[in-house]
This record gives sequence, structure tokens and C-alpha cells, in this order.
Amino acid sequence: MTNPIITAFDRSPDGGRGLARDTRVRWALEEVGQPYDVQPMTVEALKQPAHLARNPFGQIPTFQTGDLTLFESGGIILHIALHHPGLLPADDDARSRAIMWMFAAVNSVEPAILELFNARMLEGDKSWAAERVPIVMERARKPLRQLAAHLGDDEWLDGAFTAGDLMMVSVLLRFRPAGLLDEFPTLAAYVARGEARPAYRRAYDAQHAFNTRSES
Ligand code: GTB
Repeated sequence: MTNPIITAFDRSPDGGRGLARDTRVRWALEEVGQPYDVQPMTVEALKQPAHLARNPFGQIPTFQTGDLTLFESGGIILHIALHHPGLLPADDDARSRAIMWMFAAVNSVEPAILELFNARMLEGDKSWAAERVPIVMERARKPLRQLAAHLGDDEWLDGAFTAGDLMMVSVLLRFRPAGLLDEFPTLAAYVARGEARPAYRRAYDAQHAFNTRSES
């Protein structure tokens, strides 16, 4: 049985800080103990027919195993969680709630940081940016405030660690560079628990070593 192959940036623009979405897929694979291979992709190669056949949106990550090709980090992680023990509870209702949290992470929390990224990085030079950025920052705090209130002193979102936590921690990590994560100590501690997991460390270290390698 050959290893699944994931695609990742040839050089992540984050310089190996683990913020690109291949890290969450690596983390899921590490959690379930599934070895994998990485196919590095330049941004140009992402837009070529060979990659567009894998992902019509021309992005990383993708995942290939046998005859199956998947794109979309949430879909990939759900596939991994459904095919290996360790990321979804056996109880049917708890399983559905874990999947719900995966969707909540990418659909109710992540858009806020994407909007902020766009406002600061893509539109930061516009005449209206100075007015817009604080508005978008404040909007980004809303789901964080709500999530922190829900999480309270709990270790994970719904009992034991699940793919829902993996996805939520991965998304919350993206709020850290803007200083927003540290405004919510409850969430910062939750993310720290995720980062302390050996599987996360292995995933982080692998992508970091890859993205900071020196060419000979
Ligand atoms: N919804 C898709 C998923 O979840 O898989 C989104 C995939 C996606 O956005 N992929 C990005 C990509 O391929 C990389 S992760 N971009 C290249 C392109 O569109 O041409 C997004 C990302 C990029 C950079 C940083 N960073 O530098 O910190 C963080 C996250």
C-alpha cells in the first residue's frame, strides 16, 4: 500500500509558520498514524491543467490515495477521520457534533480572518483601508468572543479531542499574527493545548523543515 500524497506550497508564503492549509491535513494524518508523501507545488503549477484536474480552484492542499483524489482541507480531513480511528467519536450523536464543529470552524470562524487578511494585505494600500481595517478587526472578534464563552474552562469543544478541535485550533492559529488570539486567553490556552499534541508538533516540524530548507 503506497502512502497518500498531499500537495503543499513549494515554499509557503508564511515561511514555515504552519498557517497554510496543508498543515491541518498533515496534523490529521499524524493523529491517525498514517504516513504520507508531499508533492511540492509552485503557485504557477497550481494553475496548470495537471493540478486543475485535482482541484478546479487551483489551490493546495489536495490528497490522493489509490484512485481517489480530494481537495478542500475540510473534506480531506473528514475522509481521513472516517477511514481511521482516532478523530471521530464512536457514538453517533457525538460524531455528528464533531463534524458540526469542523464546519463551524471553516464556515463560522475562518471567514472573519480571511476578511481581515484581505483588508490588511490585499487592500491595505487603498485610501479607505485605514477606516476599514479596524471595522473588520472588530468583526473578527465577534466569533472569537462567542467561541470563548462557549468553551469556558473545557479542555476541548465536546469532550475528547476530535477532528472538530483539530479544525478549530487550525483556524484559530490564523488569528494569532493579527494579535487577536491573545486577546482571548481561553482560546489562546485551547490553541496551546492543540499545539502541544505530539501529532501537531510532528506536522508543524515537518512543514517547517520543508519550508525553511536550503537548496544545495
Ligand atoms: N477552502 C480551501 C481549503 O480549505 O482547502 C482553501 C485552500 C486555500 O486557500 N489554499 C491556499 C492556496 O492554495 C493556501 S492555504 N493559495 C494559492 C492560490 O490560491 O493561488 C491559504 C494560506 C496561504 C498563505 C498563508 N500564509 O502565508 O500565512 C496562510 C494561508
